Amino acid sequence: MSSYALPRLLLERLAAADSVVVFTGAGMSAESGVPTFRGAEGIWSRFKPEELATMDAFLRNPQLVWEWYTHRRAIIATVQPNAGHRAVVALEKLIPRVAVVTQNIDNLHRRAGSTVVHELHGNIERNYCVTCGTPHDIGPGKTSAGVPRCASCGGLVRPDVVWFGEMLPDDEWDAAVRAASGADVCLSVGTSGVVYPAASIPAIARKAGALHADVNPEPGPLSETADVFIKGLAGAVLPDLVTRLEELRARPNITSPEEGH
Ligand code: BV8
Ligand code: ZN
Repeated sequence: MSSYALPRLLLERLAAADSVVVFTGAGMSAESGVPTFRGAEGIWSRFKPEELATMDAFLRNPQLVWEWYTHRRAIIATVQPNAGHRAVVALEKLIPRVAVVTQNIDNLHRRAGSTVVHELHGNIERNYCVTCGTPHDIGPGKTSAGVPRCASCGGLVRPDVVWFGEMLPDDEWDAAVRAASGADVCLSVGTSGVVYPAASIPAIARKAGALHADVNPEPGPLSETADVFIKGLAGAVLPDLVTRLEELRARPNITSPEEGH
């Protein structure tokens, strides 16, 4: 028996929804084996964000920062999307418009099959020259020991991710704000909600009239302001949500979800 309940309000709003935005963080990929940032075993526990995920850190010690991304790229290359990612894909068959807005750079939503994914903080599988901007493909799983140099100008090559103090990609941010502003329901999943401007997505959705439900095994800033808080793991809660929605779709005259069982 699951330790969380799926509130009727959320099920009914999802069942009636035309548009849903799913806002995700590192917790979404935790069950795939990708370490989170602020979890106990999290990678930040050994390094401070400003030490590694900043342009200053990269220019100060490019080898250290490159090795860190190579380490993370190697982990991501060995893992698979989990049941939570797959449930988000399944939502697309139940709700006309589903947009994923993710802080994750691990590409797992796309690998799971989500069709609309807005990557606010970039993607670890892409790289570019800091001097001339030329993209450098270092295919998944392929690593480069030293910091690769740009083939055209010899400049340093960096991962195509957003570092602290850097602006988010305009096109992805604008698309994320549009999706949030047009959503009937915003599901925030596996995020501590401390990094901005990404963490403002649920508030943007709520302001536009969406119901906000936060899914996390630990309460946090987002669960405090959410309409609904579901204390559970993404890989358990999201498949359950899909199952209940499918039941509601199959037998719409069910008045209360409990009747479903
Ligand atoms: C910017 C890519 C304009 C790189 C990342 C306003 C107020 C305060 C500070 C600021 C502000 N505005 C801007 C700032 C500064 C800064 C910021 O927000 N600092 C924070 C630390 C206070 N923001 C920026 O610098 C942004 N740029 O603002 O530009 C500008 C320019 C100049 C000067 C000023 C402004 C850029 C930020 C982007 C940084 N890049 N990632 C990389 O990955 O290497 S951020 C990175 O950390 C992630 O992408 C993510 O965003 C964040 C980590 O958070 P989460 O993903 O939520 O992960 P976390 O581990 O924290 O939490 C996991 C959660 O999952 C937990 O709650 C846990 O309980 C839960 N969980 C665990 N297991 C499960 C689970 N949940 C469900 N299921 C499970 N199984
Ligand atoms: Zn170059």
